Amino acid sequence: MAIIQEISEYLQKGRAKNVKALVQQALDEGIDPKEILNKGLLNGMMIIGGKFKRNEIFVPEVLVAARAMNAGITILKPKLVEVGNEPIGRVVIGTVEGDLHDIGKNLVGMMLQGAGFEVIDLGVDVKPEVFIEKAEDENADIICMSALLTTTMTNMQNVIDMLKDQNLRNKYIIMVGGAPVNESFAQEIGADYYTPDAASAAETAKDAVLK
Ligand code: B1M
Repeated sequence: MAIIQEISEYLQKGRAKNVKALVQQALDEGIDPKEILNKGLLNGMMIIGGKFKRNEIFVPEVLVAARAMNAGITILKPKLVEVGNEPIGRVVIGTVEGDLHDIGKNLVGMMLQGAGFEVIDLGVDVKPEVFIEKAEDENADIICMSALLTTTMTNMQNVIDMLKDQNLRNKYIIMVGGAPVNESFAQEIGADYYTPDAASAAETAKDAVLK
């Protein structure tokens, strides 16, 4: 579909305004929001990721592409998120300390909202004590942590260790994810669940609280 391809291409060029307009146009044309997300926005960001890895582009280009991605997601959000009246649970979510990547975390937050959770987004570069303070203040059921760097994923462990030190570990369901994270790492650090993408994170969270 031409418009989906255009969304991917404008995202790669970092043209946030065009991405926004095209995402709106695609929605108006009745294209499935998930297709716009997966084949347009995420496809564009995957291509950017490959170029970044091969040193064909650098941080500024990636940053503008990420802004365009977030602009597109903002338009899609109301379509992907249909919130019911009573939340099925409360989630605090953030990207771990030292890590500024927020696109995946934002998607997970959106899907959780769509699944009926109240989502408290702590943002990026979240210190372990902030995850815990906010989870306590907000009476959360789940703590969700995202990491995109091999150097920051280890900070997930700090949150779990701090919870254990404060005898709070069993009070919360801990979910982790992000590109470098996998099942065995999640088990190693003592998290409850690892999920590879935003949709499965929402499903798993729902199963976990309704269990
Ligand atoms: Co960065 N970066 N980056 N970057 N960046 C990566 C992650 C990298 C793999 C690129 C590469 O070299 N190929 C590499 C990491 C290498 C490594 O650690 N092994 C990297 C690097 C090195 C860096 C810097 C160090 C670069 C530098 O400064 N020299 C720097 C670090 C800054 C910091 O965080 N301290 C940096 C900076 C940046 C930008 C700021 C320019 C920008 C981020 C902008 C933003 O987020 N607002 C950026 C971007 C955009 C990327 C890539 C290109 C794309 C990431 C992304 O948004 N993907 C990335 C390359 C790549 O991933 N291929 C890269 C789309 C997003 C939807 O996917 O976040 O994986 P993702 O989320 C997925 C799943 O992982 C999952 O759900 C989502 C899909 O549904 N998921 C969860 C995520 N969190 C979850 C939580 C869950 C469950 C599932 O449960 C709680």
